[in-house]
Amino acid sequence: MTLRPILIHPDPRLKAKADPVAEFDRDLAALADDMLETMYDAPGIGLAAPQLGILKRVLVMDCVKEENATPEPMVLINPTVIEASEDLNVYEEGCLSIPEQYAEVERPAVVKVEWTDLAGKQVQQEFDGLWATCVQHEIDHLNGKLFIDYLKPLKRQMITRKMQKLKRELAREAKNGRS
Ligand code: K1U
Ligand code: ZN
Repeated sequence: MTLRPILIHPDPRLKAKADPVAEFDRDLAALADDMLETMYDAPGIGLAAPQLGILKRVLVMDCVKEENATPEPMVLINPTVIEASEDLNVYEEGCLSIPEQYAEVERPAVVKVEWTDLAGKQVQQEFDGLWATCVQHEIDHLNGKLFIDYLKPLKRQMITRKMQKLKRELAREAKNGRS
């Protein structure tokens, strides 16, 4: 398993639509392992392959937040929302590609999602609560959409400028040999 660097917004790879996965092989399983390790290390509750610069329709998530609870890692390949409730839910979202920025986003409270698992089997499951918010946030990543795209342009612009500044600082630190 390998920890992989997470792209920071703005980056064209975070705005691109990812391609469907066609081959369910060992490379795909290794990618899923790396994604879970990277997500837990961040730490985060979800991660989509485009956040690692890989334009494939793969996401991982584990929304169990309690410290001593049993982890529930999930790997979803080629996921699609097949039903969404009219009932909406507001959650203050964050994003590992937009560090330390949070904003309220309104989404369907319950969604039914269909995907393929690592063995190539079709699966359907209903999600609610934080799991529903997270799976929609991650599927958005596969379509090149970020949670800030739901915000008013001025707020989105403010966050984007902060991220540009952060990336400049990180690049300067890397050049000067600091971690
Ligand atoms: O996709 C991502 O960037 C990961 C993101 C997922 C997400 C968070 C909140 C609402 C919807 C989707 C994160 O995991 S941000 C970090 C985070 O939420 C968290 C980190 C540690 C403990 C608990 C939560
Ligand atoms: Zn995100």
